[in-house]
Amino acid sequence: CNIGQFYECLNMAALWKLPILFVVENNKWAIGMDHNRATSDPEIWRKAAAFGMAGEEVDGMDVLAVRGAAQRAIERARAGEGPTLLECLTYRFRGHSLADPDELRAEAEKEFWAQRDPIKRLAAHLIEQKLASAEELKAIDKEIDAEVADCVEFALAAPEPKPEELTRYIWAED
Ligand SMILES: Cc1ncc(C[n+]2csc(CCOP(=O)(O)OP(=O)(O)O)c2C)c(N)n1
Repeated sequence: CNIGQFYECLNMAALWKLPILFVVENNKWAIGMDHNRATSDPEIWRKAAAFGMAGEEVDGMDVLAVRGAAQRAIERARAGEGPTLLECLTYRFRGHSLADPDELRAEAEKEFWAQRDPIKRLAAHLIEQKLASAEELKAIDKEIDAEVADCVEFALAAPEPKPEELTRYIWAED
Protein backbone atom coordinates (compact mmCIF):
# COMPACT_ATOMS: atom_id res chain seq x y z
CA CYS A 1 0.00 0.00 0.00
CA ASN A 2 3.00 2.31 -0.01
CA ILE A 3 3.48 2.18 -3.77
CA GLY A 4 2.01 4.78 -6.13
CA GLN A 5 -0.05 2.25 -8.03
CA PHE A 6 -2.28 1.76 -4.98
CA TYR A 7 -3.19 5.46 -4.86
CA GLU A 8 -3.65 5.70 -8.63
CA CYS A 9 -6.16 2.84 -8.47
CA LEU A 10 -8.05 4.41 -5.54
CA ASN A 11 -8.20 7.72 -7.41
CA MET A 12 -9.63 6.35 -10.67
CA ALA A 13 -12.02 4.00 -8.89
CA ALA A 14 -13.44 6.90 -6.84
CA LEU A 15 -13.51 9.28 -9.81
CA TRP A 16 -15.44 6.82 -11.95
CA LYS A 17 -17.53 5.53 -9.01
CA LEU A 18 -16.55 1.98 -9.90
CA PRO A 19 -18.29 -0.88 -8.04
CA ILE A 20 -15.07 -2.15 -6.45
CA LEU A 21 -14.37 -3.51 -2.99
CA PHE A 22 -10.66 -3.02 -2.20
CA VAL A 23 -9.79 -5.54 0.50
CA VAL A 24 -6.51 -4.92 2.32
CA GLU A 25 -5.44 -7.91 4.38
CA ASN A 26 -3.16 -6.06 6.77
CA ASN A 27 -1.09 -8.82 8.36
CA LYS A 28 1.39 -6.33 9.91
CA TRP A 29 4.41 -7.60 8.00
CA ALA A 30 5.75 -7.25 4.46
CA ILE A 31 7.97 -10.33 4.47
CA GLY A 32 10.25 -9.19 7.37
CA MET A 33 9.42 -5.45 7.37
CA ASP A 34 7.13 -4.27 10.17
CA HIS A 35 4.26 -2.24 8.64
CA ASN A 36 4.58 0.34 11.45
CA ARG A 37 8.23 1.00 10.59
CA ALA A 38 7.56 1.46 6.89
CA THR A 39 4.34 3.50 6.80
CA SER A 40 3.84 7.13 7.90
CA ASP A 41 0.17 6.54 8.81
CA PRO A 42 -0.27 2.81 9.41
CA GLU A 43 -4.08 3.02 9.39
CA ILE A 44 -4.63 2.14 5.76
CA TRP A 45 -8.44 2.47 5.73
CA ARG A 46 -8.11 6.19 6.54
CA LYS A 47 -6.45 6.78 3.16
CA ALA A 48 -9.85 6.30 1.50
CA ALA A 49 -10.86 9.76 2.77
CA ALA A 50 -8.20 11.41 0.58
CA PHE A 51 -10.21 10.23 -2.43
CA GLY A 52 -13.68 10.89 -1.00
CA MET A 53 -14.12 7.14 -0.77
CA ALA A 54 -15.76 5.09 1.99
CA GLY A 55 -13.20 3.36 4.22
CA GLU A 56 -13.68 0.91 7.03
CA GLU A 57 -11.49 -1.05 9.43
CA VAL A 58 -12.60 -4.47 10.58
CA ASP A 59 -11.31 -7.30 12.80
CA GLY A 60 -9.93 -9.57 10.09
CA MET A 61 -9.87 -12.47 12.56
CA ASP A 62 -13.66 -12.36 12.88
CA VAL A 63 -15.32 -14.02 9.88
CA LEU A 64 -18.77 -12.60 10.61
CA ALA A 65 -17.47 -9.06 11.16
CA VAL A 66 -15.67 -9.20 7.79
CA ARG A 67 -18.86 -10.52 6.19
CA GLY A 68 -20.87 -7.63 7.66
CA ALA A 69 -18.40 -4.99 6.50
CA ALA A 70 -18.22 -6.58 3.04
CA GLN A 71 -22.00 -6.61 2.77
CA ARG A 72 -22.17 -2.90 3.55
CA ALA A 73 -19.51 -2.19 0.92
CA ILE A 74 -21.17 -4.38 -1.69
CA GLU A 75 -24.50 -2.60 -1.10
CA ARG A 76 -22.78 0.76 -1.64
CA ALA A 77 -21.15 -0.51 -4.84
CA ARG A 78 -24.42 -1.92 -6.21
CA ALA A 79 -26.28 1.27 -5.33
CA GLY A 80 -23.87 3.21 -7.56
CA GLU A 81 -22.13 4.85 -4.59
CA GLY A 82 -18.67 3.76 -5.70
CA PRO A 83 -15.83 1.78 -4.18
CA THR A 84 -14.88 1.02 -0.57
CA LEU A 85 -11.49 0.49 1.01
CA LEU A 86 -11.81 -2.23 3.62
CA GLU A 87 -8.85 -2.89 5.93
CA CYS A 88 -8.97 -6.29 7.63
CA LEU A 89 -6.56 -6.51 10.58
CA THR A 90 -5.10 -9.98 10.46
CA TYR A 91 -1.88 -11.99 10.69
CA ARG A 92 -0.06 -14.62 8.70
CA PHE A 93 0.72 -17.80 10.62
CA ARG A 94 3.75 -18.79 8.56
CA GLY A 95 6.68 -17.13 6.83
CA HIS A 96 6.09 -15.08 3.68
CA SER A 97 7.06 -18.02 1.46
CA LEU A 98 9.04 -21.24 1.52
CA ALA A 99 12.18 -19.07 1.23
CA ASP A 100 11.36 -17.13 4.44
CA PRO A 101 12.67 -18.79 7.64
CA ASP A 102 10.35 -16.43 9.62
CA GLU A 103 12.97 -15.48 12.22
CA LEU A 104 12.09 -11.78 12.51
CA ARG A 105 8.67 -11.91 14.12
CA ALA A 106 8.51 -12.32 17.90
CA GLU A 107 7.22 -15.64 19.24
CA ALA A 108 4.88 -13.82 21.67
CA GLU A 109 3.34 -11.89 18.76
CA LYS A 110 2.81 -15.07 16.76
CA GLU A 111 1.22 -16.73 19.77
CA PHE A 112 -1.07 -13.71 20.37
CA TRP A 113 -2.48 -13.97 16.86
CA ALA A 114 -2.56 -17.77 16.71
CA GLN A 115 -5.05 -17.69 19.59
CA ARG A 116 -7.36 -15.59 17.42
CA ASP A 117 -7.38 -18.03 14.48
CA PRO A 118 -10.56 -16.99 12.61
CA ILE A 119 -11.37 -20.51 11.41
CA LYS A 120 -11.21 -21.95 14.93
CA ARG A 121 -13.19 -18.98 16.27
CA LEU A 122 -15.95 -19.49 13.70
CA ALA A 123 -16.04 -23.22 14.44
CA ALA A 124 -16.42 -22.50 18.16
CA HIS A 125 -19.20 -20.00 17.39
CA LEU A 126 -21.08 -22.49 15.17
CA ILE A 127 -20.88 -25.18 17.86
CA GLU A 128 -21.88 -22.78 20.65
CA GLN A 129 -24.89 -21.54 18.64
CA LYS A 130 -25.78 -25.18 17.88
CA LEU A 131 -25.57 -24.49 14.14
CA ALA A 132 -23.16 -27.40 13.63
CA SER A 133 -21.60 -30.19 15.67
CA ALA A 134 -17.89 -30.86 16.07
CA GLU A 135 -18.39 -34.10 14.11
CA GLU A 136 -19.99 -32.26 11.18
CA LEU A 137 -17.14 -29.76 11.07
CA LYS A 138 -14.60 -32.59 11.17
CA ALA A 139 -16.40 -34.27 8.25
CA ILE A 140 -16.22 -30.99 6.26
CA ASP A 141 -12.46 -30.79 6.98
CA LYS A 142 -12.05 -34.34 5.66
CA GLU A 143 -14.07 -33.50 2.50
CA ILE A 144 -11.86 -30.49 1.86
CA ASP A 145 -8.66 -32.54 2.35
CA ALA A 146 -9.98 -35.11 -0.15
CA GLU A 147 -10.92 -32.40 -2.68
CA VAL A 148 -7.47 -30.79 -2.42
CA ALA A 149 -5.78 -34.19 -2.81
CA ASP A 150 -7.91 -34.81 -5.92
CA CYS A 151 -6.91 -31.45 -7.39
CA VAL A 152 -3.21 -32.10 -6.77
CA GLU A 153 -3.48 -35.52 -8.37
CA PHE A 154 -5.34 -34.03 -11.38
CA ALA A 155 -2.73 -31.27 -11.80
CA LEU A 156 0.24 -33.63 -11.57
CA ALA A 157 -1.32 -36.05 -14.06
CA ALA A 158 -2.31 -33.30 -16.55
CA PRO A 159 -0.22 -32.82 -19.71
CA GLU A 160 2.15 -29.83 -19.96
CA PRO A 161 0.41 -26.79 -21.51
CA LYS A 162 1.28 -25.87 -25.11
CA PRO A 163 3.46 -22.77 -25.59
CA GLU A 164 0.66 -21.08 -27.61
CA GLU A 165 -1.52 -21.26 -24.47
CA LEU A 166 0.87 -18.97 -22.59
CA THR A 167 -1.36 -15.87 -22.78
CA ARG A 168 -4.68 -17.65 -22.37
CA TYR A 169 -6.84 -16.72 -19.38
CA ILE A 170 -5.24 -13.26 -19.31
CA TRP A 171 -7.43 -11.41 -21.86
CA ALA A 172 -11.12 -11.84 -22.68
CA GLU A 173 -11.64 -14.16 -25.61
CA ASP A 174 -14.43 -13.93 -28.21
C1 LIG B 1 6.02 -3.49 -6.88
C2 LIG B 1 6.82 -4.42 -6.00
N1 LIG B 1 7.71 -3.94 -5.12
C3 LIG B 1 8.40 -4.76 -4.33
C4 LIG B 1 8.21 -6.11 -4.39
C5 LIG B 1 9.02 -7.06 -3.53
N2 LIG B 1 8.16 -7.73 -2.57
C6 LIG B 1 7.78 -9.00 -2.74
S1 LIG B 1 6.79 -9.55 -1.49
C7 LIG B 1 6.90 -8.06 -0.68
C8 LIG B 1 6.18 -7.83 0.60
C9 LIG B 1 4.77 -8.34 0.54
O1 LIG B 1 4.11 -8.08 1.74
P1 LIG B 1 2.66 -8.60 1.94
O2 LIG B 1 1.85 -8.40 0.72
O3 LIG B 1 2.18 -8.01 3.22
O4 LIG B 1 2.85 -10.17 2.07
P2 LIG B 1 3.39 -11.01 3.31
O5 LIG B 1 4.88 -10.83 3.39
O6 LIG B 1 2.72 -10.54 4.54
O7 LIG B 1 3.03 -12.42 2.98
C10 LIG B 1 7.71 -7.17 -1.40
C11 LIG B 1 8.03 -5.80 -0.94
C12 LIG B 1 7.27 -6.60 -5.33
N3 LIG B 1 6.99 -7.89 -5.48
N4 LIG B 1 6.59 -5.74 -6.13
